[in-house]
Amino acid sequence: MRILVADDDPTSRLIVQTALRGLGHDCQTVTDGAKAWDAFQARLPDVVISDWMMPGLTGLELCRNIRQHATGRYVYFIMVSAQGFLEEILEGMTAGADDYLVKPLDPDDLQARLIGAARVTALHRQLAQQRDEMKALNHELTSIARHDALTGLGNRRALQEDLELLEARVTRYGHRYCMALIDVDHFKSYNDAYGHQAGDHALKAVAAQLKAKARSGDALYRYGGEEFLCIFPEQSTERGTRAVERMRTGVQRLGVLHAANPRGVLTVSAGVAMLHPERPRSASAVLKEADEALYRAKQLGRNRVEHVERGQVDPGQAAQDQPSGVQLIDQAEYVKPAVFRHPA
Ligand code: GH3
Ligand code: MG
Ligand code: MG
Repeated sequence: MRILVADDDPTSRLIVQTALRGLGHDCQTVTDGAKAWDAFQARLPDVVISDWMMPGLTGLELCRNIRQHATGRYVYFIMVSAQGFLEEILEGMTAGADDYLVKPLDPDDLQARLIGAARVTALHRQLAQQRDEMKALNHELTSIARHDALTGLGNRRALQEDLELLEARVTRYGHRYCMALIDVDHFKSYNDAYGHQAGDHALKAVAAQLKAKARSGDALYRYGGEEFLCIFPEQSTERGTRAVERMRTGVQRLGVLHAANPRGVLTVSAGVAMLHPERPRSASAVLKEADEALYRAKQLGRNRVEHVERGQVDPGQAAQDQPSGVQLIDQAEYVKPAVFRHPA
């Protein structure tokens, strides 16, 4: 163990130092409390053996300092007191000391205390390691809970959480977001022709392509079975639509064979809508609008991107546009279940 010994009495220092080195410990000695505090911060020892009465800082002050100083690892503190000063020992233990030794020091006694110190510090190290592992595991679990297993994109849960944040950012800070619903064309017939497993591969490829075409600040989610949602922060409808166009052509250029699609390859259609401070409303209202634009893209022949033109929105809609909290996405799904079916 790495042990710091603080004692202004040269005889005591020598006894401890000789015993510790004999036991194979890495020992550093200092002659007063202030130097002990400096040495402690510089080297972070496993164990501190400190005299009670020293110039600079007393052993008690040193102990308190060490306990207040968060290092992330446990330091075992042994207080050394002159014989007959039991109150000192009690005060020292109350201040955070783990154990005590009484002068004149006895090397066997010291060895016995260090066995306990080694056990306690090892236990603390093990606990710290387990805590770190738990933290990493929690982090991983949180990530799994927010990601779709097939595509690795954000899942519905992540989307729901993020949309609530976006709504707040629009109303409080004036941020704007362009949102695009992207749906794979004729995907049912792709599954029918090539099998569900091939369908899964195709969905993965489409998701990877969308991701490749997205910029670092854009957020992508798997919205439903073969439907994706991309959020472009601080983009106008025009720029957002151009970005979705890049995604659409990117998917087409993948060249995933799809005989039942008139283009001969897998394609996507998309609908774009805006969430912005000039027209504060719920994200679900925006998604509904994007869904309407997507519906139009499908009707106009698929493999295209549509957006709701300014002023085209029904003013009577405003009453339904209020932020609605947790039901955001279900409302969006409810829009046209007959046209855009999502798997359960
Ligand atoms: P449209 O061009 O109008 O969007 O037609 P579509 O066939 O893509 O739309 P529809 O909603 O009729 O069918 C969607 C299909 O997507 C049906 C479903 O089996 C398939 N699908 C949804 N999720 C998955 C999935 O995780 N894996 C596979 N392989 N297929 C899926
Ligand atoms: Mg589809
Ligand atoms: Mg669909």
